Amino acid sequence: MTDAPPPAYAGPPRVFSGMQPTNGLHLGNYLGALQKFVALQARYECLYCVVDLHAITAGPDPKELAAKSREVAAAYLAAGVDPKRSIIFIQSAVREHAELAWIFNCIARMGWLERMTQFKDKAGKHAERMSVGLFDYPVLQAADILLYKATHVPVGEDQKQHLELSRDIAQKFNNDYEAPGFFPLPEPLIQGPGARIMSLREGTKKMSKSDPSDMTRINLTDDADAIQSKIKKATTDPLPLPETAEGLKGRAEVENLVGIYAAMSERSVDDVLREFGGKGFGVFKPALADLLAAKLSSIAAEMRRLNADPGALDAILRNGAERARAIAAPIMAEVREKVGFWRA
Ligand code: AQP
Repeated sequence: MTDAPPPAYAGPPRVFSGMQPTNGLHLGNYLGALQKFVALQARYECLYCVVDLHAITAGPDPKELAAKSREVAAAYLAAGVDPKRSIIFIQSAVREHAELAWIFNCIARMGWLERMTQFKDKAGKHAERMSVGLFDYPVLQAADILLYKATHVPVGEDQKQHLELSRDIAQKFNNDYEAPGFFPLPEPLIQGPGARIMSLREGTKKMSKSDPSDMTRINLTDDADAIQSKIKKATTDPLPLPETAEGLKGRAEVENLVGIYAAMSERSVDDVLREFGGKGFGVFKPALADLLAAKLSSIAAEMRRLNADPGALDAILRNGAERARAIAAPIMAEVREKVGFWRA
């Protein structure tokens, strides 16, 4: 006789994702995550968070943090997240994130966190000088997701390992507290042509907010001139574009630019190469810059409009925090009971 498998999570599907208000958002954030945020609203109940608790792991300026948080929220709205349909809020406004993270700290094992490549990349040779928060970042991320029993998490490829850790934490909590199926094992939603956008200067490094050179990324707020100049100076090689996707192998920078064109125009790479194969970068780069400028200019304009009215933005964020708390509070009450905390 075999043991029956533990019951699976039976709650409703729900999407959670977040972005850090460290620097302004870039094209990688847009194609890897934000574009998916918008598309998923039609099928799921979605919570989109500005993760300011995560941002302080890198110690940003307290005078700027609230403004940067508003700016990321404005980017969500400008890209098409609908605040009536989806919940948009700031992480620190819902205190249960920190509370659940502490409980998960007592579930996660040191060895699990020591394997996280993002910490190794960010810390480099100076791990001992990094904040404990940066090391613990993926545990807080697990708390963010599971506080709402989210089942699906749209993220870029770089977050895959963190999502696996969230699943391990959920599984271990369910086992340790004899609560089979209590937390779902969240699924990453990574697929898509924009899952990994690389630096414009180095095709093996991801496009990143924290890269010291602004020339490595397209910011969502860049104007047409900035986009033209960054694409013109993007690293390529002297060969023309290949006729098929196969021909992109070993040409990481070219593959990245063609991938960006495909993702922005919602076409396949082969389709883009049918148009540009055999042509030089003197033709392709201006076409890419025009496409980016056309698509991003409406987002930038809407962000400027929203940032000019912080009162209206704050009202949306207050409402989002209330709705998020209403989901989180009963889940957290159950967690406290399972853990065995005293209750008056
Ligand atoms: N280059 C990228 N390509 C595709 N997706 C990406 N994301 C980030 N960079 C790329 C996705 O954007 C979301 C935002 O994540 P975050 O704000 O937590 O920042 P991050 O993942 O640490 O990456 P950033 O934006 O480059 O910031 P820094 O430089 O601070 O590390 C996530 O879904 C991420 O996958």
